[in-house]
Amino acid sequence: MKKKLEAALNKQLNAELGSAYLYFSIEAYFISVNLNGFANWMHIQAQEEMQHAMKFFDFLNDRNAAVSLPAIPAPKSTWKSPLEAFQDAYKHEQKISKMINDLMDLATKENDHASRTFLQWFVEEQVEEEATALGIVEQIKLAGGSSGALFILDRELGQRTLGPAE
Ligand code: OFO
Repeated sequence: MKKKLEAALNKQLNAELGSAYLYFSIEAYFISVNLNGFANWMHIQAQEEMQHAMKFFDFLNDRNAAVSLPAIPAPKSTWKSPLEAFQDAYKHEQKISKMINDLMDLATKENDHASRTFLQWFVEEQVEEEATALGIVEQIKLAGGSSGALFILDRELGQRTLGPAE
């Protein structure tokens, strides 16, 4: 594998771990404001991000590429409201989508078909990641500060479970 692509895949491995860090941090915020269903949703999200990170880790190893594990940047730790927290999650996923698209561009430029095939899963996953986060942003907006509506949403988000790693 070309060194430039190897470095970019390692950067994405770090970014996926960073995503897990961010979602654990948002989970802690939700626990602190007694929104345990929202917290559960973030906990599952963080675990999914760990699965994404492992995909990059395994792929690099399978391709006999070097794995590098630099520090994971500390995430933000305070939010003013559930809406702000989910808006941040949505913005974060938009940023990750751009990184995945750039990685795909690089794999294409380097003519690395195995990387392109590997990255295709993430291209599709990011469509879902953005849609899900934006959907919850919209639901929180609809709740419009009504504690009853927020309570119902909290119950719904509390039902999310971790699916098997794909
Ligand atoms: Fe790994 O999809 Fe979110 O960040």
